[in-house]
Amino acid sequence: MFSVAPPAALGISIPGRAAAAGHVEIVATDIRSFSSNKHKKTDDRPFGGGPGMVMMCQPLWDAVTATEAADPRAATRILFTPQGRTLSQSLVEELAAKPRLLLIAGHYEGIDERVIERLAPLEVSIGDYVLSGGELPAMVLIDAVVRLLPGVLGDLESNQQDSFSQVPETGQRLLDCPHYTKPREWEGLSIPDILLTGDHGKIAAWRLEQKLQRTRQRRPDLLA
Ligand code: 4G0
Repeated sequence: MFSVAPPAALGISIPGRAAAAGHVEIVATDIRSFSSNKHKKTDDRPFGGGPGMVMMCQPLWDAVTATEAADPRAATRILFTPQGRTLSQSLVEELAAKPRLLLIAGHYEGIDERVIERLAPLEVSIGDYVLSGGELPAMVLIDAVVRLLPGVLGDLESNQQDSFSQVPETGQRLLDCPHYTKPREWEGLSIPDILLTGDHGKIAAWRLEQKLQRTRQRRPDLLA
């Protein structure tokens, strides 16, 4: 047995509810339990010298192959690294359609390149910054994927109108529009009159215009 408790953060909120309802199963494997070393060592000093440690090939290879063998469905292997393809909503959508994902969270400055070559994972980055390990990126991906699985979000929290979801009118990925709720007036601040007209066509057009305007102002790269 090599599975360990998944991070507690995945047991609450939307991912926790999704797991409890059977929409997703999350299994965590402890790479250390595959160490052939009596001190459960999984890393060693880099050839050529320099600071930091490098994750060894064998424990990672054995952990991945044993985890895969425990389930007949083909797994899409994903390694989190600052050198990877930047995660986007369209990549999240692609991954949410896969039957099974196997996420590899390296905990070291590096992983021996030979095992990366042999595992041939999809290398993914959650943004241009460095963390102490790949666990938080893995949790980010899990959250982003799980909320897209059928049945996970109810009608009241639908993902159709999220930032970065494809706008039906144009097919573009835009930022979201502003939202308002009660009270109608707060601290002398009112809300756009259009939202009180009950004219759903005009409201949809206003929201699309807001999305376009915001995207132009804040993220022109999304329109380019
Ligand atoms: C350096 C991902 C650091 C190399 C992982 C892993 C940030 C991200 C780490 C690796 C991370 C990100 C080669 C597996 C771990 N930090 N931006 N730290 N490799 O997604």
